Amino acid sequence: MTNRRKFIKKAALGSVAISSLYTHASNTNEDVSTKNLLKTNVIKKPIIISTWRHGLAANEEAWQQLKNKKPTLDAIVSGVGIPEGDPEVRSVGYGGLPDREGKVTLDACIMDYNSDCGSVSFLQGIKHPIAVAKKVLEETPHVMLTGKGALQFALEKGFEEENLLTEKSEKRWKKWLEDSKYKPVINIENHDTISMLVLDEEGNLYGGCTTSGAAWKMHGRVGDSPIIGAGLFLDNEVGAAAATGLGEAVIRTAGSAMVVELMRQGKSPTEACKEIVERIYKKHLNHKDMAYLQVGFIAVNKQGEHGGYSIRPGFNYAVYDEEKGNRMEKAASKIVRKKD
Ligand code: SD4
Repeated sequence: MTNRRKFIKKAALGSVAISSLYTHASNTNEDVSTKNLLKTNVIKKPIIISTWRHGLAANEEAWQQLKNKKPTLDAIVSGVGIPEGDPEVRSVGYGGLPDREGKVTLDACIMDYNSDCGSVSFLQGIKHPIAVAKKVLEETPHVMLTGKGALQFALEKGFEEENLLTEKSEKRWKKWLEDSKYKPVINIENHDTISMLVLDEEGNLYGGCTTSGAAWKMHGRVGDSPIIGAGLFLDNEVGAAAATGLGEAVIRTAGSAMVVELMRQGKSPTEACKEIVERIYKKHLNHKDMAYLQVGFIAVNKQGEHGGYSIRPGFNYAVYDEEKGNRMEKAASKIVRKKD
């Protein structure tokens, strides 16, 4: 037996011993929290929710995949793959607005009900970063690969390298270069990062998130979207949450993880999103980022209830369920328009 095989055998024996020691303790914890959380027997599933209007096409694709009995992670990859591949969507994948150096750099992550996750950040030249994130989840011992290493991994897995800067996005960048003022461009009322959350037929939660990030960012900047706990988080006992908006603000506050924790404490998805948005708003009152601060969250719980909330008005998200089909839902906001 080689040393490596001996090591693996020893480690496996070790884990059997450890898991038998801990079985009782972890089962007890699970029973308590699950009992508290399942307040109703009526569970609306499956349900898919996705940020912004481009979520409609993403939901449609993911829903078809689920109905065709495809694995839920594949449904997410195909669903958010629609805006990733669409050159008219300027904030995700191909056609995304570049950084200050004219480079399109992408962030994405994906997570399943086992808390397994995969993520890529600062990835260039690959149209579907979410698909690479899924490979990180499934085929590596790690959670996140970044930059050149992420690209190297993608190429090894057969992804094709291509130019993601479209003519239209290059034109916008050249225009920006004329005075090169660094002001993050965060879409307040349009569409931006796509985050998708799914409660599937089995009652299991999954999520994915993909973006080209803030336009004109510094080369090398990574936002919240590939960071588990910030741009996306789920706990299969509780619910799932995802963010859009100024990534720095979401990272500073561990946004999506906090939304899930509030749902654990009994808040509805909307209440949980609202409380964290208000916390972020308060923490930034005297902050340089306040002038353009926009953050929005979406969330879904184990019962299939959904919600969203944002700092500024204009945030909406797409919801697909059996009862009402695929439609847009308007999220309430902390700041309201005078006429609202
Ligand atoms: C980022 N959160 O990179 C992303 C971008 C985004 O609305 O969602 N903007 O900061």
